[in-house]
Amino acid sequence: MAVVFRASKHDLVKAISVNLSEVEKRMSDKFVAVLMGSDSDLPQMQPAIDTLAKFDINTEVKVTSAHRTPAATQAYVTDADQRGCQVFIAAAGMAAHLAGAVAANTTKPVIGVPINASLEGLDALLSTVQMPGGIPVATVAIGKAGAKNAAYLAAQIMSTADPELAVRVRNEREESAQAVQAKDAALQAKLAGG
Ligand code: RP5
Repeated sequence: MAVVFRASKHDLVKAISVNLSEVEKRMSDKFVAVLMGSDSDLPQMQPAIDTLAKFDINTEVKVTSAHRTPAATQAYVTDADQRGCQVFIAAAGMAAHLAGAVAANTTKPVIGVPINASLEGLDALLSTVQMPGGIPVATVAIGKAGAKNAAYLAAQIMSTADPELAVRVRNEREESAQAVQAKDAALQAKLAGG
């Protein structure tokens, strides 16, 4: 039996505007998820959180483990993906499977940060970087340097669809270059004086 829905023009306009404002809300709800396997990873991950804040990027930070809370990890990734997460940053040490487990549950970009929890982080680096074909994890350096670059990379990825963020990313790169030039100028002045 065919079911026919009838709506007035007023109802249709109202429905469309509700949907549009929902779309706008979802667009402004874009965020980066920073996941870590343990709270013991936080000191090495703080530069990622700080750098995302510097770029004024909405961020969710969560402790969730590929091994200790696998179902909760999968549930969070699925939910975050649907809520507007644009990039996942996943950090773990030792047998570091968190980034891979995240990547298995989303097609959004996943950046892996190997944490130095044992073997100077080389175990986590190899675990994170050696993903099978088709399920990529963009793996950055071990520890704090990697955490910082994970945030820069997330900002650069998001900036491809966000012109205002692209300006902030370019400005920050320029400020960074100027800081290096200022350091060199200070060094040259010291060498000339000494
Ligand atoms: C990994 O095991 C975590 O990401 C952490 O780097 C490491 C040790 O975790 P804790 O024993 O400190 O909780 O899964």
